Amino acid sequence: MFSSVLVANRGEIAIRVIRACKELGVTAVAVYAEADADAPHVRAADAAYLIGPTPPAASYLHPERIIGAAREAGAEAIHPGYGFLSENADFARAVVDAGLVFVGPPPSAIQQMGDKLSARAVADAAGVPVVPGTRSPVGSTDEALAFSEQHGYPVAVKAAFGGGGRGLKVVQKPEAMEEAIGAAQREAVGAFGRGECYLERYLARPRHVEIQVLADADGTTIYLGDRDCSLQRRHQKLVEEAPAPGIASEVREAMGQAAIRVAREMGYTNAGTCEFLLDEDGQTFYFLEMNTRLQVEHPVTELVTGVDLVHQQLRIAAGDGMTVTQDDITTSGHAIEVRLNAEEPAAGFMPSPGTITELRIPTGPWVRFDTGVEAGYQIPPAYDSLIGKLIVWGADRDLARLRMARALDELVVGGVPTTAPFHELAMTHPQFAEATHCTASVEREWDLSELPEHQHPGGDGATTSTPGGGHGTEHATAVRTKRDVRLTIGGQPRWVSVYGTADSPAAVAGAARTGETTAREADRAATDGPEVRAPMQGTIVAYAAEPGEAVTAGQLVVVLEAMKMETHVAAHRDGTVQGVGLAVGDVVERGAVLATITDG
Ligand code: MV4
Repeated sequence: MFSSVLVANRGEIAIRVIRACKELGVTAVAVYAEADADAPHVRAADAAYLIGPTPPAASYLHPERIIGAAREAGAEAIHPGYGFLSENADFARAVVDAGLVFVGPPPSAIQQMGDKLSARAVADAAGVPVVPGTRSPVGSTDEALAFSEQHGYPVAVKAAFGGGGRGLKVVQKPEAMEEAIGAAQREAVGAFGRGECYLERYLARPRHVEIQVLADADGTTIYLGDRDCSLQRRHQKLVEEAPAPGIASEVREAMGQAAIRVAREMGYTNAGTCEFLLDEDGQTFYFLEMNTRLQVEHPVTELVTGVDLVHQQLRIAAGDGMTVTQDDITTSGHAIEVRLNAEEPAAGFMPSPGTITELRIPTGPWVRFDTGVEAGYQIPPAYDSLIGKLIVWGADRDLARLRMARALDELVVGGVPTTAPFHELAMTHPQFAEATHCTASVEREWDLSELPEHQHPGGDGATTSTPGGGHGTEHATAVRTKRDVRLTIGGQPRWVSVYGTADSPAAVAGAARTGETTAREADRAATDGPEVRAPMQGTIVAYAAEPGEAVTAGQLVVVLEAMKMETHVAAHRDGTVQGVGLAVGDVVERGAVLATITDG
């Protein structure tokens, strides 16, 4: 075993890995950015190194600084956690080139799986089914239309270098193809610098089922059962469970063997997860992609298999081999994990970082809480807003579900809103109770209108302070209003709640245009003047109207990307667009003027 391992991450996952190191007698070295000088993960470690300023690019995403810290600390290996550099093949290579061990798969496997088209090719070669679709990048809209003509609509346009929902567009009819390909390409180029896209038949109500794999350096490859992560919103998973409910044992077994074949095909080592879409029939499954890292939801697998995945990762990386064989792997009972984010589910899951004034962690039999925060902790807005993961085990799914409801009842988080009210609703939702939910349920099928609003300090209950309040912006004291607007979403008429400042034509127009409404989008859009404002901090990815162009209210003017998704900013009035000296690629603050629309 290593004598010292550097953990190139922060928050709950850094602490998770540090705990495993301690249990194995390994010195755990933390790294931290300036904003994290007092963070719990720094105190949890045996040693800690400052690697740079707060922005991730200058610290947690900076390969040289991390490798430099590992050298200085005398660490022999680097565990990347999830997110940040965990699936960066160049980083993995740089770690190896520096004479250190990367606790993860070979860089070549990360690279193969980072390109979804090459991942499909690997699955093909391994005899594992993929969704019917194109095998190479689409060269033109005409080619895409020809494919869709042959296979039928709807089709999914996917960026080969997309991920997490970025660069995924659903096309219902030929007229929408050109714009969808353009949007998928822009998102992928913006995020990953490569825009190649391919097409797949779009499955309407799939479930997301994934297989946990472990592979040894000597070629031993095993799977540790499955997880269902279908309960998600905008590609952010909310609830995960193991095993996936309601799957016939032959299907489970076939999926496990498929995952092993994919891993073997590319000489995979260490922990990885093969993602599958399970069609509505509960039988037909298709390989989607492989995540070449430890995942957020790994604890549910640990609770049903009794295997410590981080211990195994460290053993594999050290060349000590796994302590389990396939024959040792059985699952017992049921585990559920919920992600507690500093977001307000009653306001469109608006991220609301702030200071955690109180934290009461649920305990009792079969309850686990993985967190990187504590009472008095200020959640830095620079990083993701995960407060912790609440994980429970029960002898069967119903017991686990009721135990989760009980544990959520014990949980107290003061100072910031959390996703807990959503989880309370989810645990008793008939669809979740019966396991008939799918990846589209939260967005398209569930009624979240009864969720209680967070009582912001100084609020009167009917209104709430603006998100990100306390950042000293001119909008920090704005009062939000709520009203219901009828929109068509995915062809379905729906009532949605729009939050805005006073009557906000731009908010409503923007929402109608994109078919999506969040409090965030609406919040900033209000203006009676000529200004078209950014509803959120983001990067300009396209101007849809040129300076001098005449537009009508509701027409698309600017495409912003933020929180991994495109947001369409529409004209709030009729008039002529005037530029303000901004260009594609510019990063704008929330509320920034993107253009003006003047009369005539
Ligand atoms: C799909 C799909 C339906 N049909 N592909 C979303 C992100 C990426 N991992 C793949 N995704 C999907 N691909 C076809 N052909 C539906 C999704 C999808 C999804 C998948 C897994 C978990 C959550 C999801 C939420 C929405 C859409």
